[in-house]
Formats: sequence, C-alpha cells, structure tokens
Amino acid sequence: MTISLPDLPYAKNALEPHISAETLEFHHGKHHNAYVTNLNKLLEGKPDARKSLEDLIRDYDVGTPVFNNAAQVWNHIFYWSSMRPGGGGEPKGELFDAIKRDFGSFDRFKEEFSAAATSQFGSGWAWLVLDKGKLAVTKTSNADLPMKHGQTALLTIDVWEHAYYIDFRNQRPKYVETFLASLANWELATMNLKGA
Ligand code: MN3
Repeated sequence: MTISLPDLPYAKNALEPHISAETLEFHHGKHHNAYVTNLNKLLEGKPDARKSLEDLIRDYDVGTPVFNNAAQVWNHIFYWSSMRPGGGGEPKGELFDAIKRDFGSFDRFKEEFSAAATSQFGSGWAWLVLDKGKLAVTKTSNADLPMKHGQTALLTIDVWEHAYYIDFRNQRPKYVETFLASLANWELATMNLKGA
C-alpha cells in the first residue's frame, strides 16, 4: 500500500486569522507531504510497504527513519483534526467532566497543557491523552507519540517551529494560547475519549 497525503479536513484559509493559509500551504503541502514522500521511498519494493501506518509505528523503534516518517504522517493527520474553525474555549459534557475529575479544573488543565507545549525543548508535540483510564498531559520529542507509550491520544498541538513561525514568529506561547482559545477541536477529543 502506498501511503498518500490526505486532504486537510477544511479549506486552507479556514483557520484564519489564527493560522494563515500560507502556514497550511507550507505545513501540509510541503512538510506533511515530505514525510509521505520519504516514507514511500524508504519502503519502496519492501514487504513492509503493505503495512498500515499504525503497524509501521508499532514495529519500528523511535528514531529510526521509517518510524520518524510514519509517525510524522500520523501526527500531522491527527493535528489537522485537532483544530477546527471556531474551536477552542471550554469543552462540554463528558470531556469537561473528565477534565475536572483528573486535573481539578479546566483552568488547571490549560496551565498544564500550555506548560508542556511551551517547555518542550526543540521540536515535538504536546498531547491530551488517556493513560490507564485517566486523562493526562504529555509532551514528546520529534516524531514520538502516545501510542508508542501505551496511551490513547485525544488531542495534539504541533510545536515544531514550522507550525507557527510564519504567523507567530518565535512566540510559541502566543501560538499555544491561540490554539486553546480559538482552535482546539473538543468534539474530536470527545469522540476519541468515547472510542478509547
Ligand atoms: Mn509539523
């Protein structure tokens, strides 16, 4: 099976004014696409080319070329759907209750998520995950991701510089704040929680 680049789940300008069409043009069209191209090149003519993304991620060690590219393809697909036009603010229902139960309050969750996203040194990701039945915030380096650690990903933010440099320059905290205030797709996180 050849891995392909899926379309974004919204128009390129749908996240404006927070994330520009220019950012998505590069981030999806160049960066995400490069991981797809590299992965297909690495697997060309090999039996592993028939494996699913998830199987490749499970079967290769963190940091190997196949892992890095397969995980980055998965991470980016997950990140695109972790955002939506008119997102952000407080989640509702089951997810809100679970956040209150496991973090104490939604504000406390926001503090932990922001701290993880801004303190990740260099390239990586911050996540809301389900870990042994409890919600938790984690951060991972480079391409690493929760499924490699027995956790279920509910929501993610890409904190590689290419995710925010065009719109926010070096101000990662402002990007993280904008993600939480205006972009986070709580409906997706709720669906992932229900499906876990
Ligand atoms: Mn990225």
